[in-house]
Amino acid sequence: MNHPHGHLRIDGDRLMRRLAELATIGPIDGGGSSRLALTDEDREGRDLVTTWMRDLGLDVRIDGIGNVVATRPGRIDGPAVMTGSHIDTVRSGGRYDGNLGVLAGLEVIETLIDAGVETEHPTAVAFFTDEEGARYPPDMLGSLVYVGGLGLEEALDTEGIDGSVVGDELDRIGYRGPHPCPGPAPRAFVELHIEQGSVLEAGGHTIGAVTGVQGISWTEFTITGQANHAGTTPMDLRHDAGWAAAAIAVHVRDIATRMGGRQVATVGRLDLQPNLVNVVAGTAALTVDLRNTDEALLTEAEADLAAFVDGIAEAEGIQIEARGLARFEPVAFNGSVVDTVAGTAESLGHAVSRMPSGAGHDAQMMARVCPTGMVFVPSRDGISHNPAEYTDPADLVAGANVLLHILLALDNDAFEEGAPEEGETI
Ligand code: HGY
Ligand code: MN
Ligand code: MN
Repeated sequence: MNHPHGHLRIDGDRLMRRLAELATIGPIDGGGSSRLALTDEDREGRDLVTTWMRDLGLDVRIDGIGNVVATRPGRIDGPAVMTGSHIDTVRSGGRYDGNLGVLAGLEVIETLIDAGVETEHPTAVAFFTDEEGARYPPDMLGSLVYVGGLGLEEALDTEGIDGSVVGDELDRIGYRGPHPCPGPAPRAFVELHIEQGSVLEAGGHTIGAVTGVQGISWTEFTITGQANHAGTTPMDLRHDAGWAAAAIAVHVRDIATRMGGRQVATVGRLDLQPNLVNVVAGTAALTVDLRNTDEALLTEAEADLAAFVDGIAEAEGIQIEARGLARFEPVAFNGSVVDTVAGTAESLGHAVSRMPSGAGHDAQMMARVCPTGMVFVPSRDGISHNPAEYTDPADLVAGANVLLHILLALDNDAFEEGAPEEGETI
């Protein structure tokens, strides 16, 4: 590294200790974590991480949606070079998704403090509320509010899959903060995250220089048919919500199979009522998650699904109501930040692959307000959203060291401002 602090390295043991300690909150079999947004487990995780932030003397600010930003001053005031991610998890979460980005950011700042390195600009590490969107859709809810993409009041009124409301739960866990939303735009934002796929591992690369994030479309379908006797109801007289839900799930897979390329499609939630062996389901609810790096193809997949659903409703004599839960277009990250990620990783001796992200991340929201990029490290067997999620400690430490030197580079270098070129593909 050809800059004055090129020799600096993070304390890998300290990072691994913190990851392990955070993983003891909301533990599930297999070594993973279950900390759905705004639950007691999320509060416990927030308490632990904010304690670590305050112990470092950072200025910890909590905003109206519960986002937490911890800042270390620089020589000059003004927008911070920011990193961060999330510490909420899905119900079947691993211990690295999101947590790595927050704890590596904390580790980078502690390394700078230990080394007495004063940065030009403030440095900050954040965790954003409800990145997963699994309890309260959409995903990246907190960072979307942080960048002004969703009004605070609308976000606070969001109802969860369990009937709870964001504002009430934020009050209950004591994390509705006083600081305003939208939050201050950083000088730049870089997020370290596990890849959650198998591209890096398959290619033998340690670091991913992420070029952008694919588009996301979440829809909840509520199906109303007629509960009836499984034995006495002739097939041509049924209004079977269960059959319709299953047909939609099969069609969702067909869409991805037919379109190929980067199109992915998932039915993650499926609920039949009354959910009994001898009753034709009267009602059903299911969710569909469609994603593609190409906006036009994602729109095509949505239209295909909508037409199929209309046809099923007509044929079975049922009502099907669609509710959009999330819709984000593909995002291309700032080219010079992506170059800084790749160049920094290469100068630290790592094999680097430029690649899009299949998963959604807070960085895709921060890209709306400042030059933004992401660093990936490999996921073993590409597994994530599963307690078996694993990344080799050497790769975790490598990612954190790359993050350290990227933040130092962004603190010093000028880089092109603003969002990527219009229509830039990821
Ligand atoms: O859904 C996602 O891609 C992310 O895990 N929130
Ligand atoms: Mn994540
Ligand atoms: Mn996730």
